[in-house]
Amino acid sequence: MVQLRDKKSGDGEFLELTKKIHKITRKKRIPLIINDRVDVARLVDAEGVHLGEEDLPVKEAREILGSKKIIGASASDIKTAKIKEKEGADYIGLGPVFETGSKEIEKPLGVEILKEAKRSLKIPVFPIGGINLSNLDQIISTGTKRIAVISAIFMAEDVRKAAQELLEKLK
Ligand code: TZP
Ligand code: MG
Repeated sequence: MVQLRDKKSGDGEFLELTKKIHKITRKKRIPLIINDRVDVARLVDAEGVHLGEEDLPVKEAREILGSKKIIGASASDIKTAKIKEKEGADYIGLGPVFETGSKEIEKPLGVEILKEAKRSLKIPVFPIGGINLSNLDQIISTGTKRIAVISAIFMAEDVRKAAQELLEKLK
C-alpha cells in the first residue's frame, strides 16, 4: 500500500496531488491510503485513511467512509492499539520502533513490543519508525511480516530498488 502523507500543502493543493497520485496507484492496483484527511479520502474515493491521535476517531471515519474502505490507526502502545482495534480499525501502525528523522518523537519503543502486539491483536500490525534494510532482521525476528517506511525508500537513490530489496527480505 502507499500512504500519502503531506502535512504542509494547503487543502486545494493537497486535493490535486491526491488525485494525481490516485490515478497512478489505481493503474497499478495499489491501495492508496490518505493520511489524516477523511474528507479528501472520500472526495477522491481513495482506498482508505490513516488516523493518528489528533485525527477523527475511527468510529466517525467509518461512518463517513463505510465498511469497504481501509481505516488504519496509529498507536505507540498496546493499550491504544487494542482500543483502536475495538473501534474498528483494519490495521495498526505501531511505533516509532527505532529512532527516526521523519517525525518528532520522544523515545523509540524497541522491537520487543512487536511480539506482544502479535499476541494481543487480531488485526495486522505495521511497525514504523527508522526501519531500513540493515535493521529489518530485528523486526523479522519478532515474527513480523509487515513494515511501514518513509526514508528507507524515499531517501534512496533508486526508490524502486529500495522497495524491492525490503520486500525480498520480508518474503
Ligand atoms: N510515525 C511513527 S515514526 C514515523 C511516523 C510517521 C516516521 C517513519 O519514517 P521513517 O523515515 O521510516 O523512519
Ligand atoms: Mg495524523
